[in-house]
Amino acid sequence: MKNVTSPPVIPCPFCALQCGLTLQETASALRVVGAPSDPISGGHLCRKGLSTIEVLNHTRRIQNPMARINTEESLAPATWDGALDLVAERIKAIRQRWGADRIAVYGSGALSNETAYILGKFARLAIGTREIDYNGRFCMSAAAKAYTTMLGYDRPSGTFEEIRHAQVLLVVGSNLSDAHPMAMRAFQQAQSQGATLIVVDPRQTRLAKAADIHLAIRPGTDGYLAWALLNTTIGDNLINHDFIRSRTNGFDAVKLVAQQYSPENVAQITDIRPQQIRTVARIFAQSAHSLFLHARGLEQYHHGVQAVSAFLNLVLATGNIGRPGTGAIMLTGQANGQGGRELGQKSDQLPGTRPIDDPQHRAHIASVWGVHSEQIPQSGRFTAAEFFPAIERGDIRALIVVGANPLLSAPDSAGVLRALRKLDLLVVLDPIWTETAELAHVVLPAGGFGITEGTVTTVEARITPVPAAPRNLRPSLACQDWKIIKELANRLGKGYLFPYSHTRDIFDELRHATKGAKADYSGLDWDALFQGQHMHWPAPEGLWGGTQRLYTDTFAHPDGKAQFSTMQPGPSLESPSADYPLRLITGRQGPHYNSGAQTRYISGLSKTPTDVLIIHPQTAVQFGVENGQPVEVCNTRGTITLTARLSQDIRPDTVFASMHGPFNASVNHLVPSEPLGLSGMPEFKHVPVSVRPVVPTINLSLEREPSIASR
Ligand SMILES: Nc1nc2c(c(=O)[nH]1)N[C@H]1C(S)=C(S)[C@@H](COP(=O)(O)OP(=O)(O)OC[C@H]3O[C@@H](n4cnc5c(=O)[nH]c(N)nc54)[C@H](O)[C@@H]3O)O[C@H]1N2
Ligand SMILES: Nc1nc2c(c(=O)[nH]1)N[C@H]1C(S)=C(S)[C@@H](COP(=O)(O)OP(=O)(O)OC[C@H]3O[C@@H](n4cnc5c(=O)[nH]c(N)nc54)[C@H](O)[C@@H]3O)O[C@H]1N2
Ligand code: SF4
Ligand SMILES: [Mo]
Repeated sequence: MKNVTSPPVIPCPFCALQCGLTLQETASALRVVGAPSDPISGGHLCRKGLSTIEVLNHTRRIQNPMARINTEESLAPATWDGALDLVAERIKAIRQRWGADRIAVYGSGALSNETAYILGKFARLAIGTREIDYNGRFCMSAAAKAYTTMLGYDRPSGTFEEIRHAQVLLVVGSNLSDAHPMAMRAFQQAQSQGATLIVVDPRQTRLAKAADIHLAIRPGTDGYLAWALLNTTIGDNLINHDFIRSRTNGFDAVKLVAQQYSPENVAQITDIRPQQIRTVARIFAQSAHSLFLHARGLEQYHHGVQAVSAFLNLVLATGNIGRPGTGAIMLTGQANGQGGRELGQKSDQLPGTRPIDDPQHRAHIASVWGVHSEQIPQSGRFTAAEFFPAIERGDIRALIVVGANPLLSAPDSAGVLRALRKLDLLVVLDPIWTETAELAHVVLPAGGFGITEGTVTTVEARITPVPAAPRNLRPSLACQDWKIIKELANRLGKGYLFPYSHTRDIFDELRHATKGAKADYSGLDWDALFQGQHMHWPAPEGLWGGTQRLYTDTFAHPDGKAQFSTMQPGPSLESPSADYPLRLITGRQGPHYNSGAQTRYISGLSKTPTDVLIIHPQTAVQFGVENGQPVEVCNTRGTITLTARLSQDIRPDTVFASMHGPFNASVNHLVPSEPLGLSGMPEFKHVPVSVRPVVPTINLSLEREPSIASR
């Protein structure tokens, strides 16, 4: 009898919800079907999820290892051995001449846990460099810093169960209707049970339209709003005295600071009426089941850490954490944005979110890796955005990019281009051609949807199995990242430190490496995960299934208490001026994904243009712009041309463009790369610009092209 097995449930390759799906072959076609067992999506998929077959057969899939000796030559197909030998020889030569720290590794939240882990180990032990950081620096770093400092763990305080149980949902700077579409189900459920939804966003997103209260805040001023909410809460004596006394430190200092931020004092800055601020403060503080959620609209600011911290103060002061329907949820973005930041890709962390400068943590990792502590390099000098100026200065001479497209997604595109062109060695591991890969010396077809096998950690800190696609559906030539990294380690003479023959071996090692750390994966079980068991970290040995809700009776600090923060908000780096009067916000569109490298070439998604500028009709009149007209958007750093789309759904002083456009239309031509915020975050969401219509040029030249008749 034929053995009938059900197709494996594979997580969607796009956002951090990681909705489960199966690839089903019928006689005539291959179909993508949502997995009904999925706890968030319940078997539904958004447009991107439904397009995953095209990710599998992507038109821009890298078919072969490609290499060139110098960038004047074209990239040419190479054998795996030839390409890997070239990379290893170059690394050795650069290391010998300039030192290992001149070689940097640029990782990603798109990678599996196992790849993220092995990449950090490879950088630090096989290359011997201290310079590794990753694209999540642009994503989760501000939230990570605030949460770790105040609460202890770099993860949301609970799962989406909290959304379903909440009575008040305060959502700040998240366009989750486009960025985490399947999360809308949990919100709809909460609202149908009577929850009040409050959305803070300069734009009227679909989520904002569904809200009971929408605060169309002036961009970059949420920190002020948060302090004013706290000011009202204290003034009305709606704080939770017992909670503050027994579970927190530092409230007295915070109370003093909050006095400065009356609703009247911040009304001008935030453009929100004092009465509205009071109303929201009272709704949030009077419910014992209030939940705070946020995404990059709060965080991708120069004062992003401060802004998140100010809202966490409000959560703590009202005691809204550690119980069902309460807490703080950072909406992680990338597929493995959560695991990617825990397992050693950050310049200052070792696996488990261990601080790299802590001798005890270094000793533990050294024992797992079988080396002496001194062999583990110290903290990197540069975070992701700082790599590019460092390359221009000659402080970095080689860059290995794994799962990212910084030419489009890092700030100051012109600077990034100059830097990438200056490198002695640029290596890119990616399943598809990116704009960054086109500049590389060596391109290796790696990992990605269908190829990668291992685990990822979702927006809920839920560790999720990633099976490879059935063999007949796998793209042929790509190779799993860890195998490529292992091969490179062999060639660098460090193969003995990478003795893996299966992804599971890496998983088991990372369990030991994280044992006793905050992001503790030691109690996880590969077989149980692949059999569908849900497991969340922290998962110390013996705690089957791990921890869903944190902080039920203790915070992750030595004394078990949460720490209030007196960090205060501040202005954006650049203020609108007569020359650049509009505030440009950059972010997401539903059908596209991040640098757009994948989605601009997927037929069902590419129909939605990426080069659009959303502008209020009133502003359009003021600037002489018509709907559908090409417009130049410029500041001192550059000019890009987009197509105007008039919409009432945005503040008149603000315009919006997505980050998904191709190089020439990339908004990052306009975004400054420095100074960076406290966490290394660029200010992606506040760029003063001017907008002018492109006037069609008329050729007035008298010399005409010879017409056929005159020949
Ligand atoms: N479709 C799609 N989904 C994605 C992605 C994608 O590229 N496309 N990328 C994934 C990734 S990596 C990430 S990080 C997430 C990002 O998910 P989100 O952070 O939700 O998406 P963004 O569009 O970056 O910004 C969210 C909202 O912040 C608002 N905003 C801007 N400035 C401010 C402000 O000063 N205050 C407030 N309160 N709001 C502000 C914007 O108007 C926008 O609606 O999405 C993930 N999911
Ligand atoms: N202006 C502006 N810029 C921004 C932002 C913004 O809001 N505005 N947001 C920032 C944020 S939040 C983020 S997260 C970054 C994201 O920016 P990027 O880092 O450029 O992200 P992607 O375009 O998702 O690129 C991920 C790449 O990884 C590849 N990949 C997928 N899976 C694998 C795998 O298993 N192995 C390997 N080797 N490769 C794989 C994909 O094919 C893709 O090419 O952009 C940041 N840049
Ligand atoms: S919501 Fe996110 S994970 Fe789910 S199908 Fe859409 S892109 Fe994929
Ligand atoms: Mo992100």
